[in-house]
Amino acid sequence: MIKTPHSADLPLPKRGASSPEVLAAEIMDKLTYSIGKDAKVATPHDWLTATILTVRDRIIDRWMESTRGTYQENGKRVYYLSLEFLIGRLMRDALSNLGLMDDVRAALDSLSVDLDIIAALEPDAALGNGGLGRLAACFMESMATVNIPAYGYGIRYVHGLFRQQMADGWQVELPETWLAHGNPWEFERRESSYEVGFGGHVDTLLGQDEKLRYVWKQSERVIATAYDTPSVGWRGERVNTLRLWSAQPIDPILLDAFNAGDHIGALRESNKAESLTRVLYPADATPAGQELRLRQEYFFCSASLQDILRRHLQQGNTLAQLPEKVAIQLNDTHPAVSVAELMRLLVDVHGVDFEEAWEITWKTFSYTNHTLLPEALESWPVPLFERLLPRHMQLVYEINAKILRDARKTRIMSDQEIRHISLIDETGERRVRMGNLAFIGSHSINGVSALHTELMKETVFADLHKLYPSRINNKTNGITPRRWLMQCNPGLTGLIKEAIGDAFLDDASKLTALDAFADDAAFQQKFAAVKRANKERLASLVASRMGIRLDPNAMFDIQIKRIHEYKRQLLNIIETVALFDQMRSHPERDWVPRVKLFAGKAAPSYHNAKLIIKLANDVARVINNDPSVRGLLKVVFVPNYNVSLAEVMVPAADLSEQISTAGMEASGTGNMKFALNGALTIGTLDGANVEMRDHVGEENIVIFGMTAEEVGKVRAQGHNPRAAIEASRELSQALSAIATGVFSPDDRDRYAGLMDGLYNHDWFMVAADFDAYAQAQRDVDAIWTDSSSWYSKTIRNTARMGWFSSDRTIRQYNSDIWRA
Ligand code: B1H
Repeated sequence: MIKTPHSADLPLPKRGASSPEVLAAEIMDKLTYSIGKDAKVATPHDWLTATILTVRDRIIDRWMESTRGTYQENGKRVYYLSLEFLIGRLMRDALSNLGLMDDVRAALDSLSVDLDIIAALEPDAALGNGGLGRLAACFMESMATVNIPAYGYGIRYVHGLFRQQMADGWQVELPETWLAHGNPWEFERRESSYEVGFGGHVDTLLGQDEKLRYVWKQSERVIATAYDTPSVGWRGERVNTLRLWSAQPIDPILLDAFNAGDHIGALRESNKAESLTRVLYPADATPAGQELRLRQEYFFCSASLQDILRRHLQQGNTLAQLPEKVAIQLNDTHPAVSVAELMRLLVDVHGVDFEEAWEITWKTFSYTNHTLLPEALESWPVPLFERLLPRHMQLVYEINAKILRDARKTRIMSDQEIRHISLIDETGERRVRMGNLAFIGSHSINGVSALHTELMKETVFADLHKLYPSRINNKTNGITPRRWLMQCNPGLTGLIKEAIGDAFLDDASKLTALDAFADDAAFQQKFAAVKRANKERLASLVASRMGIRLDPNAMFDIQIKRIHEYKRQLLNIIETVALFDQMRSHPERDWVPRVKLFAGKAAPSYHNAKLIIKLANDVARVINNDPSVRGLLKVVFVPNYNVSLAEVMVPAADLSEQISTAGMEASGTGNMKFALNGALTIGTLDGANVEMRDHVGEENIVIFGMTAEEVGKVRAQGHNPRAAIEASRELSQALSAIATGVFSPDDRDRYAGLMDGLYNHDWFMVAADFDAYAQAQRDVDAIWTDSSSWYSKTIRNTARMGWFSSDRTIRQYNSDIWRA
């Protein structure tokens, strides 16, 4: 018989001190005994794996300590449920957080291996689309840093976000294969697996206690298997777990069918199960209507909740104690079906009364909203929801009946308001509103910037806010300064340390001490030298990937983010065309040399976004081949934007473009990364830009354009873009050049429709904001020309951006929402 020692009985083993000699010996050991390779024939990839395994051992030591500590305390745990974690590479992050960077570099040197070369071979874990997924990754790191016992839950997609290739300037999507060489960071946990069912019907039974019991007879079932990745906080103080679920069939193969010769049919069920977690949905503004998406959502929610309840009960807690011991944060509505699933588990599986179960549920959940775009608010057709999740459909109706009944009783809600808060949208095809479900099922609903939170109260959730006036609160987003300053910009980090010491490494708000150096000429020079080195690094990346030469003396003006009409890459491109015109017409003026850099992916089905990428490439080709602007203007669209590319582009930016239509970007987080790394921002009063202006000071940021309120008014009144366009000579010339095929001689009408949209409705206020934007760009030029003024502003940006650390954000979540 095998006895299983109770945890905490046995002492934890531990790796010894980490000198370069010890590390080198361990790396050799891993190469030999874990990978089975002789150093003579080891590939760079083998060295990478051996190094990761060596670092991983150190992480495991801390991981086990953290886990034991949490178990012994039996305190409150935080669960962050997210369909996306946009992690990027992990090795540098782990080395830097464990303080092992120099020793591992030295160890590898002694083995004649270059750390930078092997680090670049690590694939990005791109299990997310953009800001929402990257925020989840920053939060994981900050939760470990501020010592919160937290678990991330998500899906282990076999294929992360597609790889973007350019074919004649058009985006082409290729599958991404981050797991091709295996993933040394993860641990498969076969023992942590759960069944997740779909379809079928619900039976009703009368229990011995005369109460009705509902039994969901599922028609399909799959197994969810856990894969754990350790998440290391700063200085390795705490290591939390990111648990990603993979779908497996219950029967790997139908042997009867196989033996009867049906080799494909024998694997059909198995393939179907595995396809559930095969690919990440590339977000469109419109939620994927596909059944598979709802299946993915339910799959990971059900597995996560079963896991959470198991852990909770295993600790000896009661279900009534759930809100005391468990906080579950829903990252947007993607995991909102959790509300119904927890109700099902409590009522059907654990026999809790409906009313009590409901109280446990809403006290346990909290929900973060990330967008007001109406087309991005998830809802599912009732017939689909009912077919896939019949028991959940019943529960949604029951919850809805209760909520609407209670709402009527308050006597403050009109019939129309009651219709708006209903979980079922009855206008047209009946649909389940996931935003309302997440809201009603949570005790806290937060927006991600001050402006966004106010707009939430006034728009999407106005009626729910009236009914529950204390639930909506703000948690302005943040970024982890470890990845987005220390790792991506060691030059600047070193310079800051030299100037103000290293307290800012543990507390980003201490960066304010740098303010004293903003007007110091010698410091400005060093700051400029760091920026220049970062620009050279980007220039060499662009040269080697694209064969385009960039002059690091020019202003690097960068817009990188998902391609979306509301983010207005088009405004930037049109202004570039206008500037190109001006430079050619007025060669006698003192133009500031600029490099306009773009990068970003478009959702595969988003026609206009893909056309905007093509336009950027068409404009780049014409401008880069025009001798009259040589040395003055270059345009580059860098393919395949991802976290690793951002880590090179962000530190190299002089100017950061944050120019969304006011009221449409919930927060933005790229804006924070650039400013922290000493770029000036040109931006609208949108999302977190508003708070950035408050922190860095309005003289240190270039704000232009309509406010959210003005946009709302103009949209309500209906505006006449044609008149605005005709009133602006620069704009009308640029638009007509694009519309008539100056940049697309091979297909002159390519952009006619895109330009017509601006003339006819201009929903995103591109024409309306053009003049203000062009003027703001000339203001930027003027600041650039006075280099001491430029650096005094950009240094102040770095100094004052510490508040936007995700450590601050997480502390606020914890003190106001989780209380762990
Ligand atoms: C954000 C999304 C999003 N908001 C649907 N909403 C998706 C919506 O796959 N889908 O269907 C995926 C993602 N992403 C972003 O969240 C906001 O646009 C940013 O402004 C914000 O900074 C970020 C983090 O809060």
